[in-house]
Amino acid sequence: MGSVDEKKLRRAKFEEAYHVVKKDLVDHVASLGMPEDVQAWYSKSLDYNLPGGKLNRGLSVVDTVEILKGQILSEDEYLRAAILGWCVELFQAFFLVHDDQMDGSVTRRGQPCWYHVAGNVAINDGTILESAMFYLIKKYFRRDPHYVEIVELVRETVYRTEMGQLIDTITSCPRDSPRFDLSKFNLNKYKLIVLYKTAYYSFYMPVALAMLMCGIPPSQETIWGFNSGTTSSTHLPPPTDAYSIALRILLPMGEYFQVQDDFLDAFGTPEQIGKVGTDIVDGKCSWVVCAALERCDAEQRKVLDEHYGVHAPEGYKAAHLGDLGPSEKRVKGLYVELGLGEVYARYEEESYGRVTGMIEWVDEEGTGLRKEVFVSFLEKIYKRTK
Ligand code: GPP
Ligand code: MG
Ligand code: MG
Ligand code: MG
Repeated sequence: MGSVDEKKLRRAKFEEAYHVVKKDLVDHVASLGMPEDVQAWYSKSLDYNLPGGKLNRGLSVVDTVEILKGQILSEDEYLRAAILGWCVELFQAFFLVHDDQMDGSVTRRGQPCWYHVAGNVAINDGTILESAMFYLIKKYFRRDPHYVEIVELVRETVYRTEMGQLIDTITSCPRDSPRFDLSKFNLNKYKLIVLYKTAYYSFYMPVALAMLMCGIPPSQETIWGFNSGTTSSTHLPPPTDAYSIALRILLPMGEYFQVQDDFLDAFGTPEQIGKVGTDIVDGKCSWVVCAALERCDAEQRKVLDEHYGVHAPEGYKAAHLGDLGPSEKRVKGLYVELGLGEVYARYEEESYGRVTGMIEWVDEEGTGLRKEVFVSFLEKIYKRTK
C-alpha cells in the first residue's frame, strides 16, 4: 500500500497514538491511587514492551478500517481504529513477555528480554498488558453496537493462543533430554501448533476487529465459522460469509508468517531479526526441523537425534552473546547441507500463490469486504527478512 515515504508517514501517525494510549493507561492507574513508583514502573514497562516492534499487526487494523470505509477517516475514527491497533500490539506484547521467559530467550527487538530487566515480576507485567487491552476496549468501545463481539473475539483469541503455546511447549524436547524422540514432529502437528499460537491472533484478530468496528454484521457461528483445526483448506468450497472468508484466507497467511519466523530463527542473524534464535536449543517443533526430518538420511538423522534440543554448556551464551554452542552449530550445518534455504524459497512462493488465489474468492459486493484488505496484509510480510 503506497510508496516507502507514505508507509513511513502511516507508521509515524500510528506511533503518535501510542502517546494517547500510554497517557490513558498511566492516568487510569494514577486515578486508582497507585503511588508514583508504581506509575513509573508501569510507564517503563509500556515503553519497553509496546512500541518497538514492526507494528504490522496494529497497522493492519488501521489499514483495514481505511480500506473498508473507502474514505479518509475522521480524527475520531482514526483514533478509535488506532486504539484497536494498539490493543493488538498490547496482546502481542503480553504474549512476548511470557514467551521469552518460557523460551529462555536472550534478546527481543534488539534489547534484552523484559524478564532479564525486571525479574519474575515480568510475569505480572505481562498480564497487566493483557488487562490494559481490555481497559482500552471498554473506554473507547463500550457504546459500540458490537462491543460484546469485540470483547468476545479478543477473549476467545487469548484462549486459543494459550492453547497454541501449550502444544508448542509440550511438543518440544524437555531441556537437554538425551532420549527425545524426534518422530513426534511432523508437518501436521506443526500446522496445528501455529494455527493456534500465531495465526488467530496475528492475522484473523486484527482484520476481524476492523470488520466489527466498520459494522460488518457478525454472528457467533460466522465469527468462528471455519474451524476444522487445519489451515490447508483450499480444497473446501469457498465460504460466502464475510468472517468465514476472512478466516479462510488469514489462517494460511498466519501459517506462512510463522514458517518465516521459524526460518529466520535458524537462518537470520540477531542483528537482522532483533532476537537470538532459540528453536534448536529449545528443541522446538519448528518448520525447519520438520523439513529436515522429511529429507535427512540415516546418518543425518543421527546428527539430529544427538544434537537437536541440546543447550550450549553453562555460561557459554553469557560469555559469547549470540554465539552458537557446538550442538546448535552442528544442526545449522545440517540445515545448510540439506538445502533448506531453497526448500524455504519454494515454500514461500507456493504460499504466496496459494493465498493470492484465495483472495480471488472474495465477493466484494456480497460481503462488504475488499480484496485489498488481504493484499495489503500479505504485502506486509511477503519476503520479509526481519
Ligand atoms: C510465537 O512463538 C508465538 C507466540 C509469541 C505466542 C506466545 C503465546 C503465549 C501464550 C505466551 P515463537 O516463540 O516462535 O516467537 P518468537 O520467535 O518471537 O520468540
Ligand atoms: Mg519465543
Ligand atoms: Mg515460543
Ligand atoms: Mg520464533
